[in-house]
Amino acid sequence: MRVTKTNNMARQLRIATTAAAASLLAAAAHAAAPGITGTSFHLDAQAAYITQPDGASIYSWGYGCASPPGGYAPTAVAGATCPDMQLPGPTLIVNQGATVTVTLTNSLPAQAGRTSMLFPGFEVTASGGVDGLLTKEAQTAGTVTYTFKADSPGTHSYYSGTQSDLQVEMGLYGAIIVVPTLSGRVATACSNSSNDRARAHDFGTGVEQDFRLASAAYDHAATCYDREYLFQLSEIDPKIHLAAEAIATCTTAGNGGASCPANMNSVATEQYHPVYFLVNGRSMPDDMDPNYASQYPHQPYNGNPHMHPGETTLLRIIGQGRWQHPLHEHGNHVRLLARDGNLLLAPNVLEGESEPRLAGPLLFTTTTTPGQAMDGIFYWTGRGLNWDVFGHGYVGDPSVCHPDANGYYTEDPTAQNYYEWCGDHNKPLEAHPFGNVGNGGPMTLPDPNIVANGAWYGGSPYLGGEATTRAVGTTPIPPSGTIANDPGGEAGFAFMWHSHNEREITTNNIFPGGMMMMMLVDPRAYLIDESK
Ligand SMILES: [Cu+2]
Repeated sequence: MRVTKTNNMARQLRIATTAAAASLLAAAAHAAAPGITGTSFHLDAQAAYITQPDGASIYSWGYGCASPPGGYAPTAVAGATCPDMQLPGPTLIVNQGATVTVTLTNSLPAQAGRTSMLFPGFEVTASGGVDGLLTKEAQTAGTVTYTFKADSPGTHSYYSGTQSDLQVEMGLYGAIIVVPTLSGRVATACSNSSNDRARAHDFGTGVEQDFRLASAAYDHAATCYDREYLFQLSEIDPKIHLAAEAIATCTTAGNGGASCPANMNSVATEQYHPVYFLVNGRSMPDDMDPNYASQYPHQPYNGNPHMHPGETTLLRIIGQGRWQHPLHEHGNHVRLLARDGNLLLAPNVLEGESEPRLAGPLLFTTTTTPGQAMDGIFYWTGRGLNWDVFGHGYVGDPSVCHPDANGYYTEDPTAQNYYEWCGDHNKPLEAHPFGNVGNGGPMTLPDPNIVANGAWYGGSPYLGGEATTRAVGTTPIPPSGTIANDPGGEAGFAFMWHSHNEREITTNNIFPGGMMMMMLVDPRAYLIDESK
């Protein structure tokens, strides 16, 4: 009876907080690595205003679709669009081996002069346009066509090759994902992964949709993955954008009768003082709103990773700005797979094995380098926390945690404690289900009448469908129930993924903001829907 009562209270509290906070934080928005598909892309470089969470509207340049793309991927992502200008530019999702054609039209203001696109790592043939320093360039209202073979799988960047100190800063950059051609051996190995089985029976409550572009990042059996997210890190110095805007909108009358600058050469790109730090063109908390959210018509991509325990998550990370950004993924290290589409492999094949082993380093921070792309694998299991996060002794059979060869419980993909670290099973033994050390729980929770939980603190040391009801302390108000983490629907563990240059987790010098996301580990009881 007590449980029912507190549940009702929790629901009332939740309604109150949700109504107040709905416009600030969207609880149901998840990520994915969305983009446009095909072999022939018609892009337009043009100006538009992007927005930042401090209310700033920033004059920027970006790539958009000059005509509708061949398609969108992953197809399950809702509301996909390709606006006439977006920042970052459309993510081009192509198949390995395809001949890709990108036709670029220069619709930038005339004072911006020429523009172009570089596709580093690919052998590009350019036609049309005029000769530039690095490639053929499109003159104002003109076009240029780039053709290359997508022979290198993985994550790549593209960006302007013309006056790039200004044009890249203004937003002319984007990503290419080359979906690998998989050998039968790798495809079989990846489709039989335990997590594929888990997805098909997610906690026995339903079938989770597959949001992957492929089942492996590369044609290597150790690169299978379960989810993927693309993060493009960049920064904005508004002084540069204001100077460019002043020239683009200049009129002789407004300029006191003096003639307006004919080009952007007077825009100073040094000293460089960025104050906006972006993940996929948005700052925290905007990056947690859905992909293609209507309030960001020129910033369609979000950054809001979710995963279940034990899932291998492919991180595609690109440094798109001028600075390095030490992206720190809390919860575990990242195993680097590849840089710029080059899989990092051991030099030799070990005896009895069919392919060289992966040789990428384990990284505490995945520090971006301007223009460089990397692929890495992240997973979270709760190993080493020293308590039983699943609280498996409370529901189900307390005796079941048979470790596999790696020490995890992977016997039954439909079990709620799937991928539990068996070394912590039933630790500590709980005499009572309350999160209270005196009662045998792993920690004493703060009294919710005295301490307000933060937006990202669920208040429960447990991960699971009953995390809320189990974490009730001595005060009969459930400590769980945050505005961003509805315990009735989710009850995950939140980990901050952010730049470790701490100034970069501000928006115009106000914390929190900037280059920050909250990664949520969701219990198996909760189906992750990346379609929003
Ligand atoms: Cu950190």
